[in-house]
Amino acid sequence: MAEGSSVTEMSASSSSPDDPVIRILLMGRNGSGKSSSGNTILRENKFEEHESEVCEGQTQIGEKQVYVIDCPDVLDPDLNKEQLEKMKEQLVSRCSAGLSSVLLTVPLQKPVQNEEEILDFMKSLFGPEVQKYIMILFTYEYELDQTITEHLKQKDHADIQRLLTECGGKFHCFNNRIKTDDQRQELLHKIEGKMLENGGKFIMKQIKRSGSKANLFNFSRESPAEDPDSSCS
Ligand SMILES: Nc1nc2c(ncn2[C@@H]2O[C@H](COP(=O)(O)OP(=O)(O)O)[C@@H](O)[C@H]2O)c(=O)[nH]1
Ligand SMILES: [Mg+2]
Repeated sequence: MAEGSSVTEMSASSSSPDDPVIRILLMGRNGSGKSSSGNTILRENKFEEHESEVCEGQTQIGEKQVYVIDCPDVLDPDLNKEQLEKMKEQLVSRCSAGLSSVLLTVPLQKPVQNEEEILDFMKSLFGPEVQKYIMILFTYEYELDQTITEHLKQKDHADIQRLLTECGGKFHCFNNRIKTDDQRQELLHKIEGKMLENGGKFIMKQIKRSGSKANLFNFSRESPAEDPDSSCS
């Protein structure tokens, strides 16, 4: 993490695995398909391209109330220190109600870039426990002329294989050009399976230190007010 940036320590505790509220955080490099994937989940064009703020949208899928948090590339070299700090504050605030899943968007057919660093950033901000909630969301699925398993097995995809191993082998594929219900339902199914394994959401208790300042944040599922109409504006 960049020198001088704040460090947040969080400990994970759990909510019920059959929680009716699903909260998904999208992370990834610029252009990897975070906003498009968020829109696929939400079934509307909520997130715009080149957004520089952390945004949130909400939808109902079956019995689940699904919240999606779209985070711009936290390692964008064009971000100055103040912008990065602001983004981290926004992230912590938006994620304070807990996370069912963190999706790292990775475009298929393109070489891995700063994904390892983004993973490090997340662990540094949220604590190592967040690892259990990370899943890769491959985008640009339809452009493959082979199955995803065949694609991943190829020798020249060692970088993706390594990244996938680091994420516990968990992944899902999206084709954001065709926003089908199937891919969204399957994703939800995988997230629910993971929540069952993990005993519920990733809920944080945090001590945030920024420079010499030390602020205590205590989050539990009951405390933060969820705003269904919250948006980017
Ligand atoms: N063909 C194709 N294009 C995609 C897919 N996902 C995203 N894109 C395009 O990739 C570009 C960057 O996507 P965006 O969601 O804005 O990326 P972000 O910067 O990570 O939020 C946009 O032009 C999208 O239309 C996909 O699954 N297939
Ligand atoms: Mg975006």
